[in-house]
Amino acid sequence: MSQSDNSTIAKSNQTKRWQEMDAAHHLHPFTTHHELAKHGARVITRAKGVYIWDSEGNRLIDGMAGLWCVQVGYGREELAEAGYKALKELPFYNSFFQTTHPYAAELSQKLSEVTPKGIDRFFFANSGSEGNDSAVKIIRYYWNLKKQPKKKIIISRNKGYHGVTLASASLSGISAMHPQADLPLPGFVHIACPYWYGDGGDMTPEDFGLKTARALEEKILELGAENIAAFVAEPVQGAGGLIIPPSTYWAEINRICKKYDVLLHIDEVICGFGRTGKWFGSDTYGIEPDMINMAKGLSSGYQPIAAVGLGTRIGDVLFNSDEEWSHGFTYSGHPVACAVALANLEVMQKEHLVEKAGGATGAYFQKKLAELSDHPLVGETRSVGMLGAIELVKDKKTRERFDPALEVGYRCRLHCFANGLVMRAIGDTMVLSPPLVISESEIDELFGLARRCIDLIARDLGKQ
Ligand code: PXG
Repeated sequence: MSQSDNSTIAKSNQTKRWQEMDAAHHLHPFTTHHELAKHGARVITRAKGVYIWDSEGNRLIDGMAGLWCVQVGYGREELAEAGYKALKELPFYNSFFQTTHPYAAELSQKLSEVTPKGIDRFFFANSGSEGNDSAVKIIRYYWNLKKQPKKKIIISRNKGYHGVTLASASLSGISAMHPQADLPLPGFVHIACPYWYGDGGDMTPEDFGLKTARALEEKILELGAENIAAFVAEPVQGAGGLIIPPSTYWAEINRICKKYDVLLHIDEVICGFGRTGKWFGSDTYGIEPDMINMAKGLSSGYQPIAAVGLGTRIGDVLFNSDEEWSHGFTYSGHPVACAVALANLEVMQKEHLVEKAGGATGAYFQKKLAELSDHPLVGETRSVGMLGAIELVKDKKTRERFDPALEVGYRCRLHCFANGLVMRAIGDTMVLSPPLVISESEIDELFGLARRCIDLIARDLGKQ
């Protein structure tokens, strides 16, 4: 997650002032700060539709929907109006001490309609990380209430990304995230993920899917089912490299969780709200979650809001407990965030954005992505709904990677920035997750730029 080199863009005095303030006082997420200070951050000043503009007036097509979240595109009046109205009517009230407000009540009701079957009670948080942290506490509490306090170990996967708070980072399986904070915490265990292109070797995707699903069963048997509380996973792994599971994977995971009485917590922070072509990744893959976490697309990123959705199995136990549940944030179910999320879901329904991602627009996006497979640098393209990945490799036949010191993905991303496209690099895997409102002509523009930038990196490497 390194920063881009903006040293080449011409800079106005205003841009320089912002960059200086920023370099002096702002700690950025996932950033090497002294490197960033050398050339200054790119300053994004406005956005509309699928485009963002920087302070130098450069326009970029946002192939990442912000950070996988702006489903309805930027600059939507409906969401701004809903936020403004709530700010005037009820800028804040909490949901502690037996109070609520119309926004939280209506949003919970709406979520019970669109979330996977059986998920019908919602706890609100302000970020995906807080949602997963809350989920870990709910999992522990559930087993305590069920008088099975030994069931505490949580299994998640390598390359999983679940956030950065202590528990969420412990769930995450991106190894660079652990040593700085002495993580994972005790009781968090990781298994292999179904990254067929990277790790599948000669196996068919289907066999590899079964093998990696059965890694869960092996771990449960190794540690004892009586000690395992839950399995936590994203339907499609996002920040770990857009890992799309083989078709055999999720049915096997459903089976294993049921067999060993292990709760299944599905992290829908990226996959939720149409991203995989249905409302939730669980719907796309037939996953049967006991609970889910959602954020990002819930408000299209317009307001910070997350929700943990509980199925009846967990919900009933929490609901019927006689003691007070000691958990909640000042801003749980913040009225402005709930109002904006509601307006966002209304736009998504009115404009059939989920159906578009699962239908014609998604199909067009996938077709244009697949056309890049003929490029000498592209080892594989893969996609589902409006998520796409491009593997840049040294050798297409053997899947041999470039030397990481060459920073091929990072340099490709710099070409993208310089040419008007935001495309994410995860190692040498280029990733796309555009706003769901993107049109076919904008998809053409996006892939025209993507090909140009892959050509540029190929030229740099002397491969063309
Ligand atoms: N779960 C998943 C699946 C996520 O993708 C989180 C939880 C944490 O959400 P918050 O709101 O606490 O950030 C995420 C977040 C990237 C990138 O560069 C991805 C995320 C966040 C920041 C950067 O791919 N995903």
